[in-house]
Amino acid sequence: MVSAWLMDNDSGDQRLEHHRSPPVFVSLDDLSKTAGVEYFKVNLESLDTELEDIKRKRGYSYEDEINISRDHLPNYEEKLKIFFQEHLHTDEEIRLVLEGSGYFDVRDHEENWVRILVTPGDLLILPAGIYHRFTLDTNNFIRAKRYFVGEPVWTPHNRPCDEMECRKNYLESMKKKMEE
Ligand code: KMT
Ligand code: NI
Repeated sequence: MVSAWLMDNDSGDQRLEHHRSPPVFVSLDDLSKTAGVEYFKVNLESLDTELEDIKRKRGYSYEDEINISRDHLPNYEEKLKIFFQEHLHTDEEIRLVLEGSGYFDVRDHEENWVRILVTPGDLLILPAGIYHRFTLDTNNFIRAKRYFVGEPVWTPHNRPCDEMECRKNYLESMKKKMEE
């Protein structure tokens, strides 16, 4: 089950939890309201009709798998550095964890880093235009499905890129959400 918390300001090992002292947890509801992040729990054991529903409703026409581990990912060290640079995408980042674990860090509306621990069965959807990053945890392994609407574009745009249309749209939609 996904668990999320506000990060401390310690620049030490990115693979550690980086809890604040005392810890401040963030609920899925808060994550949706303050960052537009969506989450679904998927049953990996049975053929999950909920997953098929989500794919159909949201038009996920493309899928593949990513295995992030020293033995499986070409240019492992270099890729990990790229994943952990604060960036955004012009489209949603959709990941379903199959094995292993890791942290997606997202900026909330107050620019706090929220660290989201993902484990098998977690389907996380980061909206287009949200600043975020990814790191493995101390297990050093994650295998996940990647979904996409149409032809996949994985390009990360490193911060700052506030002038991008997707960034402006994201901020606008968050503002609306906060006013609800
Ligand atoms: C990305 O784009 O940050 C990644 O694909 C890495 C995380 S996938 C579990
Ligand atoms: Ni990304």
